[in-house]
Amino acid sequence: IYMYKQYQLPYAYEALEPHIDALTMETHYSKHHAAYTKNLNDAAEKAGVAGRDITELLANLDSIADSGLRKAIRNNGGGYYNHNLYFSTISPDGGGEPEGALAQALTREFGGFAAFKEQLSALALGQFGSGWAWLSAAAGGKLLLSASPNQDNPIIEGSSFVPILGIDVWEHAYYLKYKNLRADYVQAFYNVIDWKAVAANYCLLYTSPSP
Ligand code: MN3
Repeated sequence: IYMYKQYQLPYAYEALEPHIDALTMETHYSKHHAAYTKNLNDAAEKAGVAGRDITELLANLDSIADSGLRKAIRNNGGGYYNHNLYFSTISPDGGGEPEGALAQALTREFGGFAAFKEQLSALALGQFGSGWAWLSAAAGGKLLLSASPNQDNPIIEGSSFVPILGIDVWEHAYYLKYKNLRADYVQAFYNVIDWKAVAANYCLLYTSPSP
């Protein structure tokens, strides 16, 4: 039985049409994300770290002695974690803008929702090749925008920030529908962002004590 479990989708593959097409969702979830999950579980078992919390494990990859297993856990553990976040922060009822503490923080740190969206989109478009653009939060409620290559994220990069929303800009996330037009996918992605889920992620960090 696997220690690390793939997030269970509460919506159908076709539910995010027309913004994200059904075949992309099915392939992304049941092939790519499933493979990251299986490969993480296999590598963690071999490395003897299968009982560890995924966030703690990704923050301490140096603790894995074998370089091949360390690399496998970085890539597949990142892929597992990043896609659990991705699929849990999009919804057929998504779109619009956040409310409450998260909305206030976006205004405080970036000058408002429109400015935040512009900066995050620029990071998503500027990421050369495969990777992610992130909105992350730290204990106490501070926010950070960043981008990472491959399946890296701010936790793997040693940041004190934890991602609360990620735009997957690997071609597997958009190529079937958008082909080379990453900008069109990024624009459409805002129509499916579940801001209630992102705000819930934010509140967990906002209310945790500063280190
Ligand atoms: Mn992906």
